[in-house]
Amino acid sequence: MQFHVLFCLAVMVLAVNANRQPGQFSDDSYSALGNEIPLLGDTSPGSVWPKPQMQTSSPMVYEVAVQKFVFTYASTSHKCDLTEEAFKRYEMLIYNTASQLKLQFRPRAVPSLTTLTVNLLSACEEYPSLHMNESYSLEIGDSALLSAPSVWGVLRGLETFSQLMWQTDTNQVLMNKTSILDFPRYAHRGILLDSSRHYLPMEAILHNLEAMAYNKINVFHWHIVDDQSFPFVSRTYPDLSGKGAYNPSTHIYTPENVAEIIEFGRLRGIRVVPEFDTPGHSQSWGKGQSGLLTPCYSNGKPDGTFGPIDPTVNSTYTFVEGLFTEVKSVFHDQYIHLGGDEVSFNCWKSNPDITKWMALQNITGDYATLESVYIQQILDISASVGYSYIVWQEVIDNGVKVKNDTVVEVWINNKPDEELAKVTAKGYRALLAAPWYLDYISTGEDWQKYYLYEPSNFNGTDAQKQLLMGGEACLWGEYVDGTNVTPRLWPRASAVAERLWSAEDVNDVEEATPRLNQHRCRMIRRGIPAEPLRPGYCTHEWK
Ligand code: CP6
Repeated sequence: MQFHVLFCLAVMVLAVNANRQPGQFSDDSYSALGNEIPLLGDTSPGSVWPKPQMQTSSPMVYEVAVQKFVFTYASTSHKCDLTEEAFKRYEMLIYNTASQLKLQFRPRAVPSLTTLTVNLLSACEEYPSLHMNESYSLEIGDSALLSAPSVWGVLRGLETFSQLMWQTDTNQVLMNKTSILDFPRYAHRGILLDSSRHYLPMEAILHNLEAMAYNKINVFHWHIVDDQSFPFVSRTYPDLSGKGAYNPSTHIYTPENVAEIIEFGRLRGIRVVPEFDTPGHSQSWGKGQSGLLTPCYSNGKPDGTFGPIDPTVNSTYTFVEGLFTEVKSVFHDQYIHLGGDEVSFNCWKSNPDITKWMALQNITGDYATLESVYIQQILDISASVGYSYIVWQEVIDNGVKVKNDTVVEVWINNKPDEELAKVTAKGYRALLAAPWYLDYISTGEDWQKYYLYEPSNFNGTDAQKQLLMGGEACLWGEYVDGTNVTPRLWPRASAVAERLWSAEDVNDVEEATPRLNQHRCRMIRRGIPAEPLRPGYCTHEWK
């Protein structure tokens, strides 16, 4: 009977594919080409993105009772608010496939799954962190069991479970007999969004946090302010957004908005790491905080323009301490990103007060040292308010002495492997962003380029390789706002998600293509407008 059912499916799949152009595909059919039995895994429906570390599956299938499917706890399991909330979300997701796919309940001659039993092996944790344990194991057989040593593993396992479902051409939802053992390759798997060049509406940010969870991305690097605007509402310095936001009543993030984003991320095991980029990239700060930026001079007079933050006056550091103390109380993560990139020295060079101060310090003409005076104090302030920190690579390139526990993010796309070798040789932990600038667009399938960049491929000892904590896909906001942020990010960032989660040898574009296409169609089904990979269709199209 089992064989008969599968054989019919295989014939249908092949029949559907018979009149399709090569190179086109749909989520449920193309993927089974050349693979008659729709096995879970590599190229078949019900495959998982990012690919689990270990998975075995068999042609044996179970019907998922989508209309009444529930999660329960094993008798010995810990129970948390996080798991309760996750159960609700995934029950709804599974239930929704029923209405979307117009399923009719027709019992069929395969056993059915009505429950996933969850066994959380340790006490609840409240907030995700760099050191959280995201591993889990999943067994789909005559019963279904998910076990994980921490609540974060339960979240990742529920996502995997939800991806194992696939629908037949006769509108039934099946899951293959499967066993999975899974854990991430890198601990930091981030996405940078920029809410300064364009304001990103709350809804856009929340939708993308959802998509991040679907891709097991665990860090939202929030480049919240920059030259163009200051949407972060500070209660200590209300003029920062009052004068620096594009619109101080509509284009802002209040402490309540920030709390909502952090909570939304927390429930999905996503850290929210804010970036307050200084001393460059801070033009908007000057609007609400006079005396903070360096006045630039032309022909011996201030010309009305401003440069980087003025590192030579005490008021700068009092202000930063006040701001970061508040930031620490609003954002929950252990880390803050302090920027430090692209500092132009021209304005500092033009300003006679800066020149005088540098002479007194015996650093005449040495603007890199001036920058490092600033950065070192910013690092000290951050540490004193209880923060660990991340900086862009220039901070190290410019020879700034930083604390041993500084994390250096490599972004300049000129031999990033050599930069990683250099940074880790100095003993710093590193993050890689350079290969994954998603704001760069071109026609074609650029996800493959992101997918094939191997982060560990730099010269260094095993100890150096251990210092690479992961990476980030960056979507800078110059040409991105709420209208296009989601389709520009997905599924391109999914390529990065798999590179950072899955094993190093998971790097076969041919194998990944139909699986990624299915993942993209799944995101569409779940309400994420992810852009297409190439000509083809999804069974359930957008809207
Ligand atoms: N904004 C800030 C940016 C960039 C950086 N910092 C950036 C520079 C060059 C490219 C892409 C982005 N827009 N604050 C550099 C980290 Cl190609």
